Amino acid sequence: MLKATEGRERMERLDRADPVVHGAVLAEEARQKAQLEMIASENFVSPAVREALGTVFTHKYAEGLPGRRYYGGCEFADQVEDLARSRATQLFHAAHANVQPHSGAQANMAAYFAFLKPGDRILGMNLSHGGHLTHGSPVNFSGRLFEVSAYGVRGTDGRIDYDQVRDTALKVRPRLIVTGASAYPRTIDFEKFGAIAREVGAFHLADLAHIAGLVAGGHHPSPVPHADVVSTTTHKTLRGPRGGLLLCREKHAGTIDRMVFPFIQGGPLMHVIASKAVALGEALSPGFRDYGRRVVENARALADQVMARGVQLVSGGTDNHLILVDLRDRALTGKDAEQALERAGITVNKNTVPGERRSPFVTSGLRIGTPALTTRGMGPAEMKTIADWIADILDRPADESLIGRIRDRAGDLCAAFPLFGDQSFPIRR
Ligand code: DSN
Repeated sequence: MLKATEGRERMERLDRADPVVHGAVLAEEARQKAQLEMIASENFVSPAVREALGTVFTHKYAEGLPGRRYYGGCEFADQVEDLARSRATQLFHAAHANVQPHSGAQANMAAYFAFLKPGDRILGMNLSHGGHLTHGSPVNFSGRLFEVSAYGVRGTDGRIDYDQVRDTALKVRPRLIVTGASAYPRTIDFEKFGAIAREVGAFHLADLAHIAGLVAGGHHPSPVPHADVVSTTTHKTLRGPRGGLLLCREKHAGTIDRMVFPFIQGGPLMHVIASKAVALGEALSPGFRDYGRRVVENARALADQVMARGVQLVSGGTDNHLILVDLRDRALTGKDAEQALERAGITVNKNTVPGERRSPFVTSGLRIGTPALTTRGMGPAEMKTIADWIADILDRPADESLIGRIRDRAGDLCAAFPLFGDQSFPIRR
């Protein structure tokens, strides 16, 4: 187990070479340790995953794939990339994996170009209904390069309306349907989406980024049997380093690989790939399945208690790792709520809600997730306490004395569940 001070000891050379960067790293480390991290897309990686990131693999150029590189000296790069690829296929029961995408956005770009040319039509989830920038937003390459139609959630219950998806797909005949979300608290029926895609002759790209760790642990149905290609980030519920990953059927393997390199990327980040291999190895352990179960259990506990306190949630609850608070019944914006919670030591992000009328910089919602606090070892009892603090602050966002009291108690809670303490990373192989 990494001692709390160990990170600092290892950075003595950084301190001598660049005290400003060293100071910023230490301040960030202190911030992460002392605040309740509830941004749904963030997590803490194990010391082993982080050590792999800081290795000599950062020096290595390895353009190409294992066994077929454009550079010499790739024996050990091949070893870690092969390990990452085989662990990814084993974890997700997929035929083929490419572990080189630098990010989820690049994984999606490679997937689009495997099946589409500019001007082709895609059907993706509306960003303000919980979709993602790369699913066709006009401010993203996906919205600029492709003709986009969008589906959303029902106004009545905040859930994806599969009949509307099918009707829209039959009407617009997209060449590709993209599924997955970044702010959708409910189970996604990838099988239904797969059937709609087949019916209209569209390719199906499933973006698993938020829920990859839940799928890996068996806590959310997998899209792998129902999609032509699956993309994900590796740093959210999957609890690996920041990066991307693609999975596909064998018949698409060559195309997907060529779209990642040489079409959209150059040299792979071998230190990140080494770290992805470690994280995927951790995700294959029985402890990780248990971690996913606790993430979901914690989100439910959080949802139940905030709702008991009169806080409105989009869809009235959660099936996964996040809740989406709807603030439209209050005289409070997402921006102001985020800031009040941050002053109390609770880090979340403002988020648009379905039917949003405010700008994305202001919003009428909050997205709150449990992956990071579950990694610290917190459980339903702590979620209930935190839910009460959140409800108190949403009721009285300008009460600085309340905020100060909660900040002190949040600090105590963090100290009781230290990052890299005994409760975190219970995974041993
Ligand atoms: N920005 C990520 C999120 O917070 O969900 C998605 O890319």
